[in-house]
Amino acid sequence: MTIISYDGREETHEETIARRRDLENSRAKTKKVLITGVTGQDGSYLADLLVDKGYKVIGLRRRSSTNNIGRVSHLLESPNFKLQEFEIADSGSVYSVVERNKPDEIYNLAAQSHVKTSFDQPCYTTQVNTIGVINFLEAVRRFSPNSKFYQASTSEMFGKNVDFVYPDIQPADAKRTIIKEKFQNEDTAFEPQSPYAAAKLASHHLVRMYREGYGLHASCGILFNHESERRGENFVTRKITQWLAGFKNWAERQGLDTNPENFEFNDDNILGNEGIYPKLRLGNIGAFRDWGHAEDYVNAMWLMLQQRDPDDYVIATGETHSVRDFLIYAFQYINIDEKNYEKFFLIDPKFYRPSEVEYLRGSPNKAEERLGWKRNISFKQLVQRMLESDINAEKEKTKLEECTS
Ligand code: NDP
Ligand code: GDR
Repeated sequence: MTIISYDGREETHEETIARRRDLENSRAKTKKVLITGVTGQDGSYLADLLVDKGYKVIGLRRRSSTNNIGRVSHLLESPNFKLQEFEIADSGSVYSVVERNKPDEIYNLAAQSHVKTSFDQPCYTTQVNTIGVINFLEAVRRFSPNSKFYQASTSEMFGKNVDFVYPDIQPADAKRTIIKEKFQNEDTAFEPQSPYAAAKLASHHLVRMYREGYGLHASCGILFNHESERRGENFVTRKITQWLAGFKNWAERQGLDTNPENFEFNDDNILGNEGIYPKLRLGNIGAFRDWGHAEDYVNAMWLMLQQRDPDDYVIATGETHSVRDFLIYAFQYINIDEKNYEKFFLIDPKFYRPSEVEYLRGSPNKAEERLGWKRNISFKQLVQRMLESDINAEKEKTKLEECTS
């Protein structure tokens, strides 16, 4: 098919797409962005994406007495990536990075991001997750009002609340039908269940207020859970994949495969030929989550800031799985079937939360329609990628130990 282009020339459909891509890339090349939380899971994937697009990326990290840049160390060679120190809860620090850099885009991903920790540290969590956001909104308003701003909102803000896809349908098996169709989208009312979620919700409203009141290009991504090979080790998915990789490696080092018949079990431990391996300890495995891969989700963040108008979007897969489902699938991957997997873990009330979010399943319709966003990595691929990565890391560890012993 031939198309008449904007300047009257004839071009094929492929040429139009290539021209638009080149234009987008050349614009991106001149752009400067700030990413807070760059040392975290999402920050590191977003930095990969934007460096790849030709942006000049300034990754903001907090001071630490230990090395916290492992997830971005591969980017340090790039002329388009540099790190600057800051502290999000310190307004002076935030004002100065914004005023000094006057970036085209700011992605605010820094947070105290662990829900359970927020019950033990509610003030600190609010300091970082709410006051930190006000610091940025004020900095943008005062010193760089043309900067586009992205805020990392969360599905935790929905808390206990769900909507129903077909609320009017009341067939004989209504209960089952409705339960299957519970979901959350941009119109679902918020009902946070943790200091983390309450702090994030305050920020969500603040971003909207600055957008409406001061005309800032400020958007919130209401992201549902997303995981990856770079996921923090105390979130449930990574805790499971790391434990499985460690257990598999422990078994193999004594010449055993993972067949349950090779082991004995007591309350707390798994007994092998040589020594014991502590069972995996978990909290509420009945909770349902809508899990995607972080690589897909950082692309949605970028798309939000490329829109003419700022807005809020749910980013999710539309599927939900329980923690138990995750466990079953992950155990199957190392050849432990559904009849046997329960021997390998125990429920430890230490990991329960004072109040829990039981069911999350997001509707990504708005993001798909308006941003053209689509996730590429399925739930099964996510679990496999995480397991493969942790299994390889265990092998590397063993090799290193063998070399140095
Ligand atoms: P991580 O916990 O992996 O990363 C958090 C980042 O914030 C780290 O770089 C951390 O630094 C930094 N940080 C924490 N406190 C401060 C501080 N006081 N000053 C400066 N930096 C600080 O989180 P994720 O990458 O998973 O999540 C990114 C964002 O998205 C967070 O805001 C999170 O709440 C939100 N979110 C995440 C979802 C998910 O499923 N992953 C879903 C929905 C929202 P350091 O490395 O030094 O600890
Ligand atoms: P979540 O993630 O709270 O959804 O927040 P997490 O992986 O911590 O918990 C998910 C569900 O698993 C249950 N669970 C356990 N959780 C942890 N961490 N450890 C356990 O041993 C355990 N056993 C069961 C939890 O109770 C919960 O129901 C994540 C974070 O990334 C937030 O920053 C983000 O906003 C939300 O996802 C969307």
